[in-house]
Amino acid sequence: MSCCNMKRPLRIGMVCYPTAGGSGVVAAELGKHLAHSTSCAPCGHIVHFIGYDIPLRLRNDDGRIFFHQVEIREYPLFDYPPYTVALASKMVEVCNRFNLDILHVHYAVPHATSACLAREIIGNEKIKIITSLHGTDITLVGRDPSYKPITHFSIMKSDAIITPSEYLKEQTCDFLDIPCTKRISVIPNFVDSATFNPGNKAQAREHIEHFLGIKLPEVVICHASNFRPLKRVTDAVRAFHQACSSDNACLLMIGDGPDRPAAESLARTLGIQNKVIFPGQATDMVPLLQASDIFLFPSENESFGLAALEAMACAIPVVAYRVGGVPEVVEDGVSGFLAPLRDLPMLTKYLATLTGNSSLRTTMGEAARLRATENFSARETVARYEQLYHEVLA
Ligand code: GMT
Repeated sequence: MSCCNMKRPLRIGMVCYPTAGGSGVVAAELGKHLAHSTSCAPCGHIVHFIGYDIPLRLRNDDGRIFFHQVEIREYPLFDYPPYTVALASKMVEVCNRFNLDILHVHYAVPHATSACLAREIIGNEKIKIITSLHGTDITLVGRDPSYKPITHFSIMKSDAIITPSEYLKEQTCDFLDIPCTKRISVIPNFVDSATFNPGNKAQAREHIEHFLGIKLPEVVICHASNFRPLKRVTDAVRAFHQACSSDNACLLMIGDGPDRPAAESLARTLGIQNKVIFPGQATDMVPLLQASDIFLFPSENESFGLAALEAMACAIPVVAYRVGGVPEVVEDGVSGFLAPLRDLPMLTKYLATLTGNSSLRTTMGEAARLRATENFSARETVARYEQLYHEVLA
């Protein structure tokens, strides 16, 4: 980029849930890339994260990101400490102290509401609010009658709205009665394909065998999620049981959450507890994905499916239900297979087909990697965020 095109570095406040969930991953990866952006070289944008904890994916950052912790005060009167207002207060403090241009909040509830409140307190309309919607903040929480009015209000007050898929854009307008005149930009999730790459499978397998203390069979099927009911983790165990009767495959169930005990108990009931491994939550998914051959993702709904995209970047084909924004990511029959929702026999059939055919896995894996690098590259997607920031500020 020539110096004439060079834009000034922006001062951005980034707000997200710090957990392993996809919205926190998107925010953290975006923050890191913005802090290293060459569009405003030499130093990148100035990014301040605000939240109750440092996001998981920022914990080994190279020190370019600032983090401001929201203090949540306990008080005998508070059965529920008011996080929304504590967050708004911290936003006010950080905006004023660092002269922020933008508050980019991820997940509408309550982050967008806190941002609106903070701007009202500061009394400066020049601070722009960008709200990234991620999924259940619309499809479950946002449409719930107890949150709908405030979610609608916060979306309408935001200067820009982003969804990761056309699917979520439609759901937002439908569920929250957002007028079609309100601009909603679809900016897909992205993956850093230099980090998420196919790697050396033999080495990755050795590494995982060392950590798990087991010998991996020929085919490693991988699932990763937060084990919430909508992830349908027991479908993963059932499909594996029916598709992989011989000993040539295992299922890695990575992550943790409310449905983990049910999935573990089902594996025991089906007598496959030795082939279904629950390593817990992983801070680094890359070696686990590099050691895997198929990504099994039977969610009831996904606005996008970032976990599937990260697997695809590691050249792993995906077997999933055709729900939400998943078909915008995985091309059915090319980079994976999509079964109708809750059609367990079809999900099983696709899993068996891939498990039994290593050349098909390779072909589909290569197609998956190509799709991830060509359509969801970090570089191009982050540039779209920067462009939107500049448009909103102009
Ligand atoms: O909305 C959620 O359920 C939580 C959110 C998260 O924080 O994990 O996940 C959503 O955002 C991700 C990043 O944009 C998407 O990849 C996930 O598909 C989406 N989850 C759902 O829609 C269920």
